[in-house]
Amino acid sequence: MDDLLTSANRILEKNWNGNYTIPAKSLYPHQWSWDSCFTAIGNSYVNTDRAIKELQYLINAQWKNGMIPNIVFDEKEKSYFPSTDFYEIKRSENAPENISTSGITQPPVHSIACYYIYKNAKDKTKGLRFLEKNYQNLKKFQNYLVTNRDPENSGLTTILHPWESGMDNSPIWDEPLSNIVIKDLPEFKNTDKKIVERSKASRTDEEDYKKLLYLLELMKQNNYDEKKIYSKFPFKIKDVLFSSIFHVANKYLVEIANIIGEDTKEIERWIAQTEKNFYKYFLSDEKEFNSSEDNLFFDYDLIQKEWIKKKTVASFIPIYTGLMSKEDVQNFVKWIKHSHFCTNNGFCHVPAVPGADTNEPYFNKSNYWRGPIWINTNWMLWIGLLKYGFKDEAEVIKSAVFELVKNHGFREYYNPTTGEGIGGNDFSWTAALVIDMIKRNGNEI
Ligand code: 9WN
Repeated sequence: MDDLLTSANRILEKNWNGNYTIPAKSLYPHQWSWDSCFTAIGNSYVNTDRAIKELQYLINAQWKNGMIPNIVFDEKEKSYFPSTDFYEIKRSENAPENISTSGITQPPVHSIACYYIYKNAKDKTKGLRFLEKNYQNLKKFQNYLVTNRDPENSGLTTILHPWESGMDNSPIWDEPLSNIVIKDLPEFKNTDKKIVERSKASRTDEEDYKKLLYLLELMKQNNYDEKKIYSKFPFKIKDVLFSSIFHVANKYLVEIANIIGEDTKEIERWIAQTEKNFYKYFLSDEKEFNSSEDNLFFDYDLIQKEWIKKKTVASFIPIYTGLMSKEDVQNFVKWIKHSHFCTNNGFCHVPAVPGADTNEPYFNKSNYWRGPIWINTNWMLWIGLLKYGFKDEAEVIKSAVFELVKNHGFREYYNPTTGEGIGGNDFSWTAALVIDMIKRNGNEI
């Protein structure tokens, strides 16, 4: 275990650039929002100052309407596309002054990370000061999600772009993207190394990629005016993974408010709203839920007005929220273990949950979010299982993650059939979440 810890720390050290931790050298040279949160969770055990600096840098890039962007750009770095020039955020009256960011968001892991920083800090005064300084910003971000991203008042979050989900090319987006017709897309030169690599494997990628850029283009044309965008945007999805994290973030925000003596009524209302609607919105057939593994939690497409019935790891993330009954979680555990989700059928190299159901035609063992094992999703499942008292099952996932990093490196993601590491090398959130898995301190709420 000491070896793993030493290697994980070395990676966080290597990827630290003085202000934040880049996700991985060369592929991702900027600050990514949920990556930094996961990284700060790992650093909270070993380097409070660094964890604080990382999150502070990110929160300083918050937009005036509360949005925390998915990327804060390092202007010196030109290799990543789409770059800061593409986003043209100055079109928005909400963009921060003198900070280059993207114009979209990512799952709100921030309150969770801030709580860990406080909880694991040896110097509690420092932790407390950090919470006091940032509480209103955290609340403003979550309030932005409640208002701009949920005019339906459902308690669930609408994403306006696949990149906002954090799961870029998940099969969940195939249908919604196929319905988009590009009207006008200025010429661009695609320098994204990952896409170029992936298009060798699948011919559809380049077309979808254009649609991803087209969605950003539409946001720009509307000067990032969220009301205008929301009323006519061609991609609007209530997302299970995002909404699950949002719910957990609200619970952590209540904890933070209690620690610093702030009123929690408004956040309690957000929590109640999510609890009221989560099953209603995300289950296509509430009555049949749990009767078969075809009835999982599915994203809801607000444009097509239908569920997107793609079986991916995101369908299980509600285990992390704590809003499921123990009985429902028990059934999920059954499917994770016995179904095509690997842990018992011998198809997979290790019993960690892959990105998609291995029996579905869209499953692809080496393509990014279409099949490989990712450590952050397994980390959420691990915590969820611990919350519900499924200690043995949680242990199985943890051991699988340790096996992957020990034998295949701290990679961005892994081929579930062979364990082979793929994507970025020395990937920060893989290292950070392994630190949490080793040092965990009862942080689950
Ligand atoms: C687009 C940095 C990010 C992660 C995402 C992952 C990938 C970006 C990309 O890398 O997304 O935001 O260039 O593909 O999908 O989860 O935050 O690690």
